[in-house]
Amino acid sequence: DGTAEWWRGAVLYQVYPRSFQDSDGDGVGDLPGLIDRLDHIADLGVDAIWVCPFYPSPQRDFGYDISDHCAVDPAFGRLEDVDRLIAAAHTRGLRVLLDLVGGHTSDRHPWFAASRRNREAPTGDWYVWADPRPDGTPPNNWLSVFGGPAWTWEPRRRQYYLHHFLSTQPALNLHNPAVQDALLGIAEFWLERGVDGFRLDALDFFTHDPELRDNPANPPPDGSVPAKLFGMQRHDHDMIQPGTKPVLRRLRALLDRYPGRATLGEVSSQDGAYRRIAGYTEGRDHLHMAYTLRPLRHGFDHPTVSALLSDAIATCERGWPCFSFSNHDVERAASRWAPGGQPDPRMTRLLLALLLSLPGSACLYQGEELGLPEAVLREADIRDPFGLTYWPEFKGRDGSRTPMPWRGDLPHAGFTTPRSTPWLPVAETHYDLSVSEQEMAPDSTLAFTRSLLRLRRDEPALRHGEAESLGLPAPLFGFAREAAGRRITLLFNLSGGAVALPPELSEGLTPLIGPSVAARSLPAWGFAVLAEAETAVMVMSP
Ligand code: TEU
Repeated sequence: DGTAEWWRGAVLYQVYPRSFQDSDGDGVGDLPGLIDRLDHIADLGVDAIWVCPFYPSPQRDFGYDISDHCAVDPAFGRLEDVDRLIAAAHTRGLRVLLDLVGGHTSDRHPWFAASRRNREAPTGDWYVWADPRPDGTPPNNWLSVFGGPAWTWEPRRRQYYLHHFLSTQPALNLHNPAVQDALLGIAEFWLERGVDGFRLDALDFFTHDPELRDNPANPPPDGSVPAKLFGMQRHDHDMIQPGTKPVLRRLRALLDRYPGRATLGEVSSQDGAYRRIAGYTEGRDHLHMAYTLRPLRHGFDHPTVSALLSDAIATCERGWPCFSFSNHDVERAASRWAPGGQPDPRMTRLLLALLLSLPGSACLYQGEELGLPEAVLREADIRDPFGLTYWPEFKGRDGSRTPMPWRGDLPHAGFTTPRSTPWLPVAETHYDLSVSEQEMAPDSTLAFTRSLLRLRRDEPALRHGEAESLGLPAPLFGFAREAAGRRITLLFNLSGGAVALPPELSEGLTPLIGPSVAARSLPAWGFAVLAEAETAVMVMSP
């Protein structure tokens, strides 16, 4: 809808363009290919797309290492293709958010090339440089998300520079107003081209403790205790470094000059409770929405999943969370949450129903509408050797980045031309789940996703309604959404076995999805979406 607050209750579809659709046969997805596939996205009934980076980059971190924030890498197309994408999306009622990678650049960026050569260069203080300790070691014990120290030595300056990620991703010094100006200039460049907002990459790493104090969470380098890989900063605050707040305020002031624009903050390193997000999404001087990695990390076997969800619901009393169960950095939820890693279509649908009925906004990752499981790749196919050392058992990122399967009957599932070699292979298990296969099946996950999004659009309570946790005993999880006097009750069985429904659930509820409470129980991974009898208007099968 055209309202300025379209993002409240919106569903954003995350496109990883490298793996969405290749139009020129080089095996890498591109912007013209994305434009050709916009109808698939619009037909889902989502409100916006968040497009991952397509800017010039050496591709060491697959586009999150940027050497020019205001251009398009030739592998993805040209600047005019962005204009075409924005126009084609708007024609279909889709808003467009771009990835704003504000915390670091590629080491090939001209700013860094000059900065590393000469302290007196105009960009000499645009990155985080620090002298070595007397013994020549790095200034403190911060570590990189990709493992190893967060500092790399630059002999020409005889100093270390900070990088929270790869050493080819030097951290920008956003304490420096000139760098803030440059970041705002990037945002303004894209706003002027008509984008509707930004997903702020790794927002919790935008700034750093200017005193470079050791992180108390990281033990002495004798390795006696495994260091917290990403706890490289002193998190004296709840979630975002204090130095980032002025940057957010300036960015918000810029966006407020473009009515209807929105920001989505990625706050991953904090396993923080959702309540903390509220502090950054309630005021006018911060983000519109934010998500954390928390639900992206766990599965139903996690003892606190119900607490996590109740916590998330509580957030909406003050702030505006955005939920995301899958993305390009973590194992696809259909596998991550599956018991023993064997995807169960019933559980996959429960996840979609949960994602699209929780309060706040939601991100749907490309392929999630198809119920895609994590791809299993041969060693030879691994392209992201760094993986992300989020947590010990993490298996790396390629498995969630394989190309979208469009056609089950074509080589590479129609992602690229038969004779080309896709940058990652299409997963064998994805051909039978391709869009073409599911278009032909009325009871497919694709059809179910579309019907869920239609229900969300037709039920204001599911989009904007107040949320209240029902405090049901695990493995049941239930909450209610209410708006304009209409109350929707949602019940989820977060387990692989049938579970009885508590008797206090009134009989006066009519199912919109799934069994009626008269069934007195929910099957394995079962769920029900119910309305008061007199107001129920639609019944759908799960
Ligand atoms: O990811 C952010 C990120 O990896 C960290 O916040 C990490 O999730 C956390 O420390 C562990 O819980 C973004 C992009 O999504 C990712 O693809 C990039 O590699 C990264 O930033 C660097 O730009």
